[in-house]
Amino acid sequence: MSTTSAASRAGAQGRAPAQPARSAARNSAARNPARHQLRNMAWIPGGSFWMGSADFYPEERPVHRVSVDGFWVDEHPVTVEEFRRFVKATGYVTVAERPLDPADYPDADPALLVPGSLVFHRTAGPVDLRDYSNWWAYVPGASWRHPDGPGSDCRGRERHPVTHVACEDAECYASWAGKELPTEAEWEYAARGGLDGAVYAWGDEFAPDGQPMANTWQGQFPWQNLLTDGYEGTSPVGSFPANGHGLSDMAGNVWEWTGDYFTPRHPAEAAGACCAPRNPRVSLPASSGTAAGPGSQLPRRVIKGGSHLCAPSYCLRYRPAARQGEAIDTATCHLGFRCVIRGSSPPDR
Ligand SMILES: [Ca+2]
Ligand SMILES: [Ca+2]
Ligand SMILES: [Cu+2]
Repeated sequence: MSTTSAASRAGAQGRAPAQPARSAARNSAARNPARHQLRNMAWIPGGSFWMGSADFYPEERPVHRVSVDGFWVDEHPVTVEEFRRFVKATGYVTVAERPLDPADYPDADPALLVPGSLVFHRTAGPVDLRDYSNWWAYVPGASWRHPDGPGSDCRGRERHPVTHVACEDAECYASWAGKELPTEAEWEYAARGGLDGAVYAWGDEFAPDGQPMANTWQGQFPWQNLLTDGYEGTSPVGSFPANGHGLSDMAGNVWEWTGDYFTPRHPAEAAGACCAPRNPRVSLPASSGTAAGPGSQLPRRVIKGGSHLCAPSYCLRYRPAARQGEAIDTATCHLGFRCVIRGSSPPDR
Protein backbone atom coordinates (compact mmCIF):
# COMPACT_ATOMS: atom_id res chain seq x y z
CA MET A 1 0.00 0.00 0.00
CA SER A 2 0.97 3.59 -0.20
CA THR A 3 1.79 5.94 2.61
CA THR A 4 1.26 9.21 0.81
CA SER A 5 -1.93 9.73 2.69
CA ALA A 6 -0.24 8.76 5.92
CA ALA A 7 2.52 11.25 5.31
CA SER A 8 1.95 13.54 8.20
CA ARG A 9 3.63 12.57 11.40
CA ALA A 10 1.65 12.40 14.59
CA GLY A 11 -1.40 12.01 12.43
CA ALA A 12 -1.93 15.74 12.28
CA GLN A 13 1.28 17.56 11.67
CA GLY A 14 4.33 17.33 9.54
CA ARG A 15 7.55 18.43 11.08
CA ALA A 16 10.66 20.08 9.84
CA PRO A 17 13.85 18.14 10.43
CA ALA A 18 15.28 19.04 13.83
CA GLN A 19 18.77 19.23 12.37
CA PRO A 20 19.65 20.75 9.03
CA ALA A 21 20.52 18.11 6.47
CA ARG A 22 24.26 17.95 6.19
CA SER A 23 25.44 19.44 2.95
CA ALA A 24 27.96 16.63 2.75
CA ALA A 25 25.06 14.31 2.12
CA ARG A 26 24.68 15.79 -1.33
CA ASN A 27 28.14 15.60 -2.77
CA SER A 28 29.68 12.50 -1.39
CA ALA A 29 30.16 10.27 -4.41
CA ALA A 30 33.47 8.55 -3.98
CA ARG A 31 35.46 8.84 -7.18
CA ASN A 32 37.53 5.83 -6.28
CA PRO A 33 35.51 3.72 -3.93
CA ALA A 34 37.41 1.43 -1.65
CA ARG A 35 36.97 -2.29 -2.14
CA HIS A 36 35.03 -2.64 1.13
CA GLN A 37 32.52 -0.02 -0.02
CA LEU A 38 31.68 -2.10 -3.06
CA ARG A 39 30.93 -5.18 -1.01
CA ASN A 40 27.35 -6.28 -1.70
CA MET A 41 27.06 -3.76 -4.52
CA ALA A 42 26.33 -4.56 -8.17
CA TRP A 43 27.58 -2.66 -11.22
CA ILE A 44 24.76 -1.46 -13.44
CA PRO A 45 26.10 -0.76 -16.95
CA GLY A 46 24.88 2.51 -18.42
CA GLY A 47 22.16 2.48 -21.05
CA SER A 48 18.77 3.77 -21.96
CA PHE A 49 15.31 2.48 -21.14
CA TRP A 50 11.60 3.27 -21.17
CA MET A 51 10.78 4.88 -17.84
CA GLY A 52 7.25 4.79 -16.47
CA SER A 53 4.16 2.79 -17.41
CA ALA A 54 0.96 3.59 -19.28
CA ASP A 55 -0.99 0.69 -17.77
CA PHE A 56 -1.41 1.48 -14.08
CA TYR A 57 -1.53 4.76 -12.14
CA PRO A 58 -1.50 8.29 -13.66
CA GLU A 59 1.69 9.37 -11.85
CA GLU A 60 3.65 6.74 -13.82
CA ARG A 61 2.84 8.42 -17.15
CA PRO A 62 3.93 9.23 -19.72
CA VAL A 63 6.33 6.47 -20.66
CA HIS A 64 9.45 8.22 -21.90
CA ARG A 65 12.98 7.37 -22.98
CA VAL A 66 15.77 8.06 -20.47
CA SER A 67 19.45 7.21 -20.37
CA VAL A 68 21.69 6.77 -17.35
CA ASP A 69 25.43 6.32 -16.92
CA GLY A 70 26.76 3.20 -15.22
CA PHE A 71 26.77 3.13 -11.42
CA TRP A 72 27.10 0.84 -8.41
CA VAL A 73 24.01 0.00 -6.39
CA ASP A 74 23.44 -1.91 -3.15
CA GLU A 75 22.28 -5.46 -3.86
CA HIS A 76 19.70 -5.19 -1.09
CA PRO A 77 18.11 -2.50 1.06
CA VAL A 78 20.24 -1.27 3.98
CA THR A 79 19.68 -3.71 6.85
CA VAL A 80 19.14 -3.13 10.57
CA GLU A 81 22.63 -4.59 11.13
CA GLU A 82 24.22 -2.11 8.73
CA PHE A 83 22.29 0.84 10.12
CA ARG A 84 23.29 -0.15 13.66
CA ARG A 85 26.95 0.01 12.63
CA PHE A 86 26.41 3.57 11.39
CA VAL A 87 24.66 4.65 14.59
CA LYS A 88 27.39 3.07 16.74
CA ALA A 89 30.10 4.88 14.80
CA THR A 90 28.44 8.28 14.75
CA GLY A 91 25.94 8.48 17.60
CA TYR A 92 23.35 9.46 15.02
CA VAL A 93 19.79 10.05 16.26
CA THR A 94 17.06 9.48 13.67
CA VAL A 95 14.26 11.93 12.97
CA ALA A 96 11.71 9.59 14.60
CA GLU A 97 13.77 9.54 17.81
CA ARG A 98 13.98 13.32 18.15
CA PRO A 99 11.62 15.43 20.21
CA LEU A 100 9.22 17.72 18.34
CA ASP A 101 9.17 21.43 19.14
CA PRO A 102 5.65 22.57 20.13
CA ALA A 103 6.47 26.00 18.66
CA ASP A 104 6.52 24.38 15.23
CA TYR A 105 3.07 22.88 15.76
CA PRO A 106 0.84 25.44 17.43
CA ASP A 107 -2.30 23.50 16.56
CA ALA A 108 -1.08 20.08 17.57
CA ASP A 109 -2.24 18.00 20.48
CA PRO A 110 0.75 18.22 22.87
CA ALA A 111 0.28 14.56 23.72
CA LEU A 112 1.31 13.72 20.17
CA LEU A 113 4.44 15.89 20.17
CA VAL A 114 6.67 13.08 21.31
CA PRO A 115 9.19 11.07 19.31
CA GLY A 116 7.58 8.26 17.39
CA SER A 117 6.73 6.81 14.01
CA LEU A 118 3.90 5.33 11.96
CA VAL A 119 3.13 1.67 12.61
CA PHE A 120 0.73 -0.52 10.64
CA HIS A 121 -1.91 -2.50 12.50
CA ARG A 122 -3.87 -5.24 10.81
CA THR A 123 -7.59 -4.66 11.31
CA ALA A 124 -10.06 -7.21 12.64
CA GLY A 125 -12.16 -7.08 9.48
CA PRO A 126 -12.90 -5.03 6.37
CA VAL A 127 -12.71 -1.24 6.86
CA ASP A 128 -13.23 1.89 4.78
CA LEU A 129 -10.17 1.92 2.51
CA ARG A 130 -10.39 5.69 2.11
CA ASP A 131 -9.48 6.25 5.76
CA TYR A 132 -5.88 5.20 6.33
CA SER A 133 -6.14 5.92 10.05
CA ASN A 134 -7.97 2.60 10.22
CA TRP A 135 -4.60 0.86 9.90
CA TRP A 136 -1.90 3.49 10.47
CA ALA A 137 -1.15 4.76 13.97
CA TYR A 138 1.43 7.24 15.20
CA VAL A 139 3.13 5.21 17.92
CA PRO A 140 5.23 7.13 20.47
CA GLY A 141 8.56 5.38 20.91
CA ALA A 142 8.42 3.53 17.59
CA SER A 143 11.75 3.78 15.77
CA TRP A 144 14.25 1.67 13.87
CA ARG A 145 15.23 0.09 17.20
CA HIS A 146 11.62 -0.54 18.21
CA PRO A 147 9.83 -1.19 14.94
CA ASP A 148 6.48 -2.14 16.51
CA GLY A 149 6.76 0.45 19.28
CA PRO A 150 8.12 0.32 22.84
CA GLY A 151 8.58 -3.24 24.00
CA SER A 152 9.52 -4.47 20.54
CA ASP A 153 13.08 -4.72 19.31
CA CYS A 154 15.13 -5.94 16.35
CA ARG A 155 16.19 -9.28 17.76
CA GLY A 156 15.92 -11.74 14.92
CA ARG A 157 15.55 -8.90 12.42
CA GLU A 158 19.20 -7.94 11.95
CA ARG A 159 19.06 -8.98 8.30
CA HIS A 160 15.74 -7.26 7.66
CA PRO A 161 15.72 -3.84 5.98
CA VAL A 162 15.99 -0.97 8.44
CA THR A 163 12.65 0.85 8.77
CA HIS A 164 11.33 4.01 10.43
CA VAL A 165 13.96 6.10 8.65
CA ALA A 166 13.11 9.54 7.26
CA CYS A 167 14.78 10.93 4.16
CA GLU A 168 17.41 12.79 6.17
CA ASP A 169 18.35 9.58 8.01
CA ALA A 170 18.85 7.78 4.70
CA GLU A 171 21.01 10.61 3.36
CA CYS A 172 23.15 10.78 6.49
CA TYR A 173 23.74 7.03 6.36
CA ALA A 174 24.65 7.25 2.68
CA SER A 175 27.05 10.10 3.32
CA TRP A 176 28.75 8.16 6.13
CA ALA A 177 29.13 5.15 3.82
CA GLY A 178 30.59 7.31 1.01
CA LYS A 179 27.47 6.73 -1.08
CA GLU A 180 24.36 8.59 -2.22
CA LEU A 181 20.68 7.92 -2.73
CA PRO A 182 19.79 6.84 -6.28
CA THR A 183 17.86 9.14 -8.58
CA GLU A 184 14.45 7.81 -9.53
CA ALA A 185 15.74 7.03 -13.03
CA GLU A 186 18.71 5.07 -11.65
CA TRP A 187 16.48 3.18 -9.23
CA GLU A 188 13.95 2.24 -11.91
CA TYR A 189 16.59 1.30 -14.46
CA ALA A 190 18.30 -0.96 -11.90
CA ALA A 191 14.98 -2.47 -10.78
CA ARG A 192 14.10 -3.47 -14.34
CA GLY A 193 17.04 -5.86 -14.36
CA GLY A 194 17.51 -5.51 -18.11
CA LEU A 195 13.87 -6.37 -18.90
CA ASP A 196 12.92 -3.09 -20.56
CA GLY A 197 9.18 -2.46 -20.53
CA ALA A 198 8.23 -5.49 -18.39
CA VAL A 199 5.55 -5.07 -15.73
CA TYR A 200 7.62 -6.60 -12.91
CA ALA A 201 11.31 -6.75 -12.08
CA TRP A 202 11.30 -10.39 -13.26
CA GLY A 203 8.90 -10.30 -16.23
CA ASP A 204 5.20 -9.85 -16.97
CA GLU A 205 3.75 -12.56 -14.75
CA PHE A 206 3.25 -11.85 -11.05
CA ALA A 207 3.98 -15.36 -9.76
CA PRO A 208 5.58 -17.49 -12.48
CA ASP A 209 4.82 -21.19 -11.84
CA GLY A 210 3.13 -20.09 -8.63
CA GLN A 211 6.41 -18.90 -7.14
CA PRO A 212 6.24 -15.71 -5.05
CA MET A 213 8.89 -13.30 -6.35
CA ALA A 214 8.60 -10.55 -3.73
CA ASN A 215 7.31 -9.84 -0.25
CA THR A 216 3.90 -8.27 -0.83
CA TRP A 217 0.43 -8.69 0.70
CA GLN A 218 -1.84 -11.53 -0.38
CA GLY A 219 -5.49 -11.40 0.57
CA GLN A 220 -7.84 -8.57 1.41
CA PHE A 221 -6.02 -5.50 2.71
CA PRO A 222 -5.81 -4.48 5.56
CA TRP A 223 -7.35 -7.33 7.52
CA GLN A 224 -6.64 -10.64 5.79
CA ASN A 225 -2.99 -11.50 5.17
CA LEU A 226 -2.86 -14.97 3.61
CA LEU A 227 0.96 -15.10 3.90
CA THR A 228 1.30 -17.04 0.66
CA ASP A 229 4.80 -15.56 0.38
CA GLY A 230 5.65 -16.69 3.92
CA TYR A 231 6.07 -13.26 5.52
CA GLU A 232 3.94 -10.89 7.50
CA GLY A 233 5.80 -7.61 7.81
CA THR A 234 9.37 -7.30 6.53
CA SER A 235 11.51 -10.25 5.46
CA PRO A 236 15.27 -10.85 5.60
CA VAL A 237 16.87 -9.23 2.55
CA GLY A 238 17.47 -11.67 -0.29
CA SER A 239 14.61 -14.01 0.70
CA PHE A 240 13.22 -13.81 -2.84
CA PRO A 241 14.95 -14.29 -6.21
CA ALA A 242 17.24 -11.45 -7.33
CA ASN A 243 16.51 -9.64 -10.60
CA GLY A 244 18.64 -9.72 -13.75
CA HIS A 245 21.19 -7.36 -12.20
CA GLY A 246 21.50 -9.46 -9.04
CA LEU A 247 19.42 -7.05 -6.96
CA SER A 248 17.08 -8.27 -4.23
CA ASP A 249 13.89 -6.77 -2.87
CA MET A 250 13.56 -4.07 -5.52
CA ALA A 251 9.89 -5.05 -5.45
CA GLY A 252 8.09 -5.19 -2.13
CA ASN A 253 9.50 -5.73 1.37
CA VAL A 254 10.08 -2.00 2.00
CA TRP A 255 9.54 1.10 -0.11
CA GLU A 256 12.83 2.87 -0.83
CA TRP A 257 13.75 6.57 -0.69
CA THR A 258 15.29 8.20 -3.76
CA GLY A 259 17.09 11.52 -4.16
CA ASP A 260 14.41 13.01 -6.43
CA TYR A 261 11.56 15.30 -5.46
CA PHE A 262 8.14 14.10 -6.48
CA THR A 263 6.27 15.37 -9.53
CA PRO A 264 2.72 14.17 -10.18
CA ARG A 265 3.65 13.17 -13.73
CA HIS A 266 6.75 12.30 -15.73
CA PRO A 267 8.00 14.79 -18.34
CA ALA A 268 6.87 14.26 -21.91
CA GLU A 269 8.84 12.05 -24.27
CA ALA A 270 11.69 13.94 -25.94
CA ALA A 271 11.26 14.93 -29.58
CA GLY A 272 13.72 12.36 -30.91
CA ALA A 273 15.78 9.38 -29.83
CA CYS A 274 18.80 11.69 -29.91
CA CYS A 275 17.32 13.82 -27.17
CA ALA A 276 16.45 11.38 -24.39
CA PRO A 277 17.44 13.05 -21.13
CA ARG A 278 20.67 11.71 -19.65
CA ASN A 279 20.87 11.18 -15.89
CA PRO A 280 17.70 13.17 -15.22
CA ARG A 281 16.98 14.23 -11.67
CA VAL A 282 14.45 16.42 -9.92
CA SER A 283 16.40 18.42 -7.38
CA LEU A 284 14.05 21.31 -6.66
CA PRO A 285 11.80 20.78 -3.64
CA ALA A 286 9.25 23.20 -5.09
CA SER A 287 8.49 20.79 -7.91
CA SER A 288 6.99 18.35 -5.43
CA GLY A 289 4.10 20.74 -4.95
CA THR A 290 1.89 20.50 -1.95
CA ALA A 291 -0.51 17.70 -1.28
CA ALA A 292 -3.88 18.49 0.17
CA GLY A 293 -4.15 17.99 3.89
CA PRO A 294 -2.05 18.23 7.02
CA GLY A 295 1.71 18.22 6.75
CA SER A 296 1.45 19.38 3.16
CA GLN A 297 3.94 22.22 3.57
CA LEU A 298 6.76 19.70 3.47
CA PRO A 299 8.37 18.76 0.18
CA ARG A 300 7.93 15.20 -0.98
CA ARG A 301 10.49 12.78 -2.33
CA VAL A 302 9.89 9.90 -4.70
CA ILE A 303 9.78 6.49 -3.05
CA LYS A 304 9.93 3.34 -5.18
CA GLY A 305 9.16 -0.35 -5.26
CA GLY A 306 6.17 -0.91 -2.99
CA SER A 307 6.22 -2.90 0.23
CA HIS A 308 4.94 -5.85 2.21
CA LEU A 309 1.72 -3.86 2.55
CA CYS A 310 1.01 -3.63 -1.19
CA ALA A 311 -1.98 -5.75 -2.14
CA PRO A 312 -3.60 -6.03 -5.57
CA SER A 313 -6.93 -5.31 -3.87
CA TYR A 314 -5.64 -1.92 -2.74
CA CYS A 315 -2.28 -0.82 -4.16
CA LEU A 316 -0.49 -2.56 -7.00
CA ARG A 317 2.86 -0.87 -6.61
CA TYR A 318 5.45 -3.65 -6.39
CA ARG A 319 6.60 -2.70 -9.92
CA PRO A 320 9.64 -0.78 -11.21
CA ALA A 321 7.47 1.99 -12.69
CA ALA A 322 5.42 2.54 -9.54
CA ARG A 323 6.15 5.69 -7.58
CA GLN A 324 4.81 7.68 -4.72
CA GLY A 325 5.50 11.09 -3.17
CA GLU A 326 6.43 10.91 0.50
CA ALA A 327 6.90 13.87 2.86
CA ILE A 328 10.58 14.04 3.75
CA ASP A 329 10.00 13.71 7.50
CA THR A 330 7.90 10.57 7.20
CA ALA A 331 9.09 7.40 8.86
CA THR A 332 7.09 4.18 8.78
CA CYS A 333 7.40 0.45 9.31
CA HIS A 334 7.53 -0.21 5.57
CA LEU A 335 9.95 2.41 4.24
CA GLY A 336 13.73 1.99 3.95
CA PHE A 337 16.41 2.72 1.34
CA ARG A 338 19.46 1.54 -0.58
CA CYS A 339 22.45 3.51 -1.88
CA VAL A 340 24.51 4.03 -5.04
CA ILE A 341 28.04 5.07 -5.92
CA ARG A 342 28.44 7.10 -9.09
CA GLY A 343 31.32 8.29 -11.18
CA SER A 344 33.58 5.30 -10.74
CA SER A 345 34.56 2.71 -13.25
CA PRO A 346 33.07 -0.70 -13.88
CA PRO A 347 34.71 -3.76 -12.38
CA ASP A 348 37.51 -5.54 -14.26
CA ARG A 349 36.19 -8.83 -15.42
CA1 LIG B 1 4.09 -10.83 2.73
CA1 LIG C 1 11.92 -2.65 -1.95
CU1 LIG D 1 1.37 0.14 -1.68
